[in-house]
Amino acid sequence: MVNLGEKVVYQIYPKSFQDTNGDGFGDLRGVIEHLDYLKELGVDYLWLTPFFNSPQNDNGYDIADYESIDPRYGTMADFEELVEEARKRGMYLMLDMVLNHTSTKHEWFQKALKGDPKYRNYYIFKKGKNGLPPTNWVSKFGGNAWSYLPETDEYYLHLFHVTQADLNWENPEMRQDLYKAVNFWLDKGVKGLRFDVVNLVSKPDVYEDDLEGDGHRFYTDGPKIHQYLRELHENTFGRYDDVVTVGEMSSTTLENSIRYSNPDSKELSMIFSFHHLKVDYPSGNKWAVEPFRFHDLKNYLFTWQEEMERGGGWNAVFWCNHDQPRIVTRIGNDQEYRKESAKCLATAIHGLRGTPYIYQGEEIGMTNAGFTSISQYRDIESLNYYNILKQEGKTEEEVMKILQAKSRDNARTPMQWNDSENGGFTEGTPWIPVCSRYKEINTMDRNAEDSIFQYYKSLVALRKQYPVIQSGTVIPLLQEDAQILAYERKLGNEELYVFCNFFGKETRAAYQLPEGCKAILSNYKDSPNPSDLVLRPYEAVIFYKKG
Ligand SMILES: [Ca+2]
Repeated sequence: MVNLGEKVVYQIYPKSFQDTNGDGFGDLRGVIEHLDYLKELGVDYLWLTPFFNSPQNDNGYDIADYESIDPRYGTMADFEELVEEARKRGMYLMLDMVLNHTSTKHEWFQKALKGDPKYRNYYIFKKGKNGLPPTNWVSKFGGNAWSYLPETDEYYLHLFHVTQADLNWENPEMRQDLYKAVNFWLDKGVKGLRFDVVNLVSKPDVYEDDLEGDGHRFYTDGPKIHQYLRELHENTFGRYDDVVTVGEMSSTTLENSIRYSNPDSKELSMIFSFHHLKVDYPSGNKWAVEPFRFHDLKNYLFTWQEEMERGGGWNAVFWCNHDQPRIVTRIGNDQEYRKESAKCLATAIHGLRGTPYIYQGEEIGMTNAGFTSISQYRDIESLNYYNILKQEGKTEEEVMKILQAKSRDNARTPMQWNDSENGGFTEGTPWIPVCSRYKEINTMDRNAEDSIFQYYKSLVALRKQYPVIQSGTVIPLLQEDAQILAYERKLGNEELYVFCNFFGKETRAAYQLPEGCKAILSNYKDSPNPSDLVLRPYEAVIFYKKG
């Protein structure tokens, strides 16, 4: 069994990581080029977002063939070389499996459209009622979740884009074909799997209108979800003792998350939940700008920390991914305290119980894109909301301000390797503009003693060194404090204390540390005094005591 508590995952968005052939798109050879950089950071798994054959209507999450590579990213030989070169450096690939739906260009869906009875049963086709779709469910990308096919006078279900048809998990033959696809990659030496929106695959027995909402309560953590995950486990990665899995859980509950990730259930190694990142959505609305709610953030983080521990579950812990704006801009201060706040946020996450995830560029404090024109945006969701917000009567300036804070493209600008044109990402024209701050923020200063990169490297190394970080119990501290996020970790005679000032104003922690604590990491040159904990702007410190 893998000791999940000592592992760290690094997420790569290959399209924006490194282009090696000048076409402006990142590729697998670009990942190979930077394996030494990743090794230097000390991470264990490299999660790559999908690079499979795809029409790219949803950035590769619309897969047309599970067992092939989109030529834009390279070849199977490139992939095999990547696995091997990573392995030589003690790192393993984590692939992104999208098993809730396929692209409508997938051979299975194309055969279904032609009336092949076998493949019709791979998807969810239903008759409409009274000239309306089968149910009133809303697609996650807007509009009704069913699309009409005049040829057969039927609808097919797509919880996401119209070109992403939901698979029928009720069909055991279909499930076997998905297992085959998963095993195809495991056979190639892949040691990690990330399952996209996997808690949505079990649909209800009866399809009915949702009179209270958008329908998601009928298929989120659906009726047979645990059975399906156990079966997936048994037929694929469960046959290995060294494969790590993580499920992306949309709007899930604690109770289900414990079951998904408790080893006794034989489902997944860990889960992503997102409640702690919705703390800057006023009344649940992503498309409005408001400061984050610090107490909500602490409550969500620590409720999940404590309850998952109590139930024997395991969290993926993270701030950033390809769908989230950059955390140093979002919650930190990307101007005068960029370094301090990036390190402070990193400390808060990397001391927690769980497996930390670092998203490309986070380790150098990359900021939001700062785009000033709609022509710079690429993300379909951002472009849709640009129109929606304009229709609501907002001015161009107001809409741009919202996109600057909220767009997923903030995470998708090219990796900033150096201060040459396009940050060293490509010699061609990048598919999306590079952030204008690339001359100031890039990997070239990573060996400087006070670099954000060195700080992340230290956090990863501490996790490997200290069992209390890997598996200690979590005790939240100073829950009511208006500026400080703090917690204790405890394992046997080891104690670890983490203090993070989340704001740009000095404050004193009303906490008496036990005698004998020594600082093992801090983000200022000199650590605070353990007997009088005055924390400077965005100051973070970890104390340790043994015996
Ligand atoms: Ca390329």
